[in-house]
Amino acid sequence: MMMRQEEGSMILPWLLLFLLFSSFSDGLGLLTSHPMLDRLSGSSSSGNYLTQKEFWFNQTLDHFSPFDHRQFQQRYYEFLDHFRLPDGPIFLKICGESSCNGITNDYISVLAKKFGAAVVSLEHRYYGKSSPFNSLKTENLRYLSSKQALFDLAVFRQYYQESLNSKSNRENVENPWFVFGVSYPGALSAWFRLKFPHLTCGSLASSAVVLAVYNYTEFDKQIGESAGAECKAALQETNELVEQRLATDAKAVKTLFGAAELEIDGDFFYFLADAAAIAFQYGNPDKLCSPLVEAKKAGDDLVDAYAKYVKEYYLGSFGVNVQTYNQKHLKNTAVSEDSADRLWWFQVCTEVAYFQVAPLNDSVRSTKVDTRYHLDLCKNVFGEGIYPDVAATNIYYGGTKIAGSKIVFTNGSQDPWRHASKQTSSTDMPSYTISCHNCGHGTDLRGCPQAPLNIEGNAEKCSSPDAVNKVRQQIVEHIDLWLSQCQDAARSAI
Ligand SMILES: *[C@@H]1O[C@H](CO)[C@@H](O)[C@H](O)[C@H]1NC(C)=O
Ligand SMILES: *[C@@H]1O[C@H](CO)[C@@H](O)[C@H](O)[C@H]1NC(C)=O
Ligand SMILES: *[C@@H]1O[C@H](CO)[C@@H](O)[C@H](O)[C@H]1NC(C)=O
Ligand SMILES: CC(=O)N[C@H]1CO[C@H](CO)[C@@H](O)[C@@H]1O
Repeated sequence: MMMRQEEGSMILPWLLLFLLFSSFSDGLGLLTSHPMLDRLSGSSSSGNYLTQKEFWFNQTLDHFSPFDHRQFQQRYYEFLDHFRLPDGPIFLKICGESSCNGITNDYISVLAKKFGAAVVSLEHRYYGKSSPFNSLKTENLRYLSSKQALFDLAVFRQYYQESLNSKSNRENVENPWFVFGVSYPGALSAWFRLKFPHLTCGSLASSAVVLAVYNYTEFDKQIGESAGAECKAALQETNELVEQRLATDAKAVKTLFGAAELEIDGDFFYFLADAAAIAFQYGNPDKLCSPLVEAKKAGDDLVDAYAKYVKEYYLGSFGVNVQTYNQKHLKNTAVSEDSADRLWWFQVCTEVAYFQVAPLNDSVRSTKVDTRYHLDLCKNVFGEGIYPDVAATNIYYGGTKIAGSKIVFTNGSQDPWRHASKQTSSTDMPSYTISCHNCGHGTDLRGCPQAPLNIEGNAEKCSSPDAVNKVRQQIVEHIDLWLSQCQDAARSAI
């Protein structure tokens, strides 16, 4: 039975979704409050995608219930230009906490060419056009979890393998599969290999946030480190000034930042903190630090300088919408292109937390962004009793002690998310940090800066392209080795 809840009323406002697409919002990933950004790949100009042709298949709504057999339609993409038919590898690129509008043309296309691989990509349940429900009220979000999403990937993987076999008139043949993901999808990529080792030869877990963290103070600390002493001091001074002005004329200072709609002060401070974080997370540190440090030296108004950066860069070219931070917006249960904000907060408020609270000492962000702020948000947006059980998540997956194998972990040196990633390297789970001035989130697949998109993940604009290329070489060697081990195993099984 196919249905979207509420007596099968399953029509989604597709047209509306299309109209709401902002030109900057295509691509992998999410918001900074989220591990990632939605606005990574620039406009939907065709070169940015390997394909945007949609396919659909019927997915089980609840993989863990023996009674509930409802299904929903899940969107996916396939790119076969480089595929060495019929036995080539299949790269499953995992989509995450945003609308998945196609397969972006990042470094994976270079890898696909090199290995003669097909690339397929499945939209994450609930996001984009893969919403099982036409209302996102809290009750309906009960099937939104990483565990269900992993099961989706497994079922999709089987479905796709079988349909490929039937197209090629063969049975029980297994192509070698490899999974890829950046950020939350990076964690899913590692967890997929952990939970379904028989379904993939290996995994690339780029900037993978595999450790659920309750008070994620390391995030802010990394911002301070990535900024360097001068810029960090300027950011801290700016924050103090904003706090002072907020006490006397809140309306004026919020308006100065184009954020008058943020009535809750915590929302406003969270927005200001994210605006700074984004510069380091996505490889554009100088866009933020140069004007601030200059303003400081010239004795100019730091708040004005920061407001200019926020409006021109964060809201302007980067394309963030202020309402993303507005709890009133987060409470909106309508399915739209902007639902990702509410959906990701639900995952944050139930599974992974990553509460980006200010550290007790020396914080860059306002101390008003504390644990209480996050818990209040969860309660206000989703209702009583919604808070993250981080311990349960880490028991389930193992956190940084993940007992997987054949997973490559990569981190960017400037990325505030790297402290939620795998800390140590082993033969079976090698890990690499790419170090350079603008190496942030997902540098291995995206190059520099990490937003907007660099076609084929071009790394020329990284302050050290060499650092990126060395890690890419390692990635290629691991993929090569693990794919061949998979093929050997397949041959000996025959
Ligand atoms: C999905 O389910 C619907 C309704 O049961 C059915 O009509 C459709 O053929 C199915 N699609 C696929 C690809 O199996
Ligand atoms: C998180 O921080 C809050 C406030 O400092 C503290 O009360 C709480 O115990 C911390 N929780 C964890 C799990 O560290
Ligand atoms: C607080 O941070 C400052 C600046 O980084 C440092 O010098 C000081 O030792 C820290 N104090 C504590 C108690 O950690
Ligand atoms: C894979 C890897 O090298 N991870 C690094 C991620 O960030 C942590 C915290 O800085 C490092 O300790 C890890 O080495």
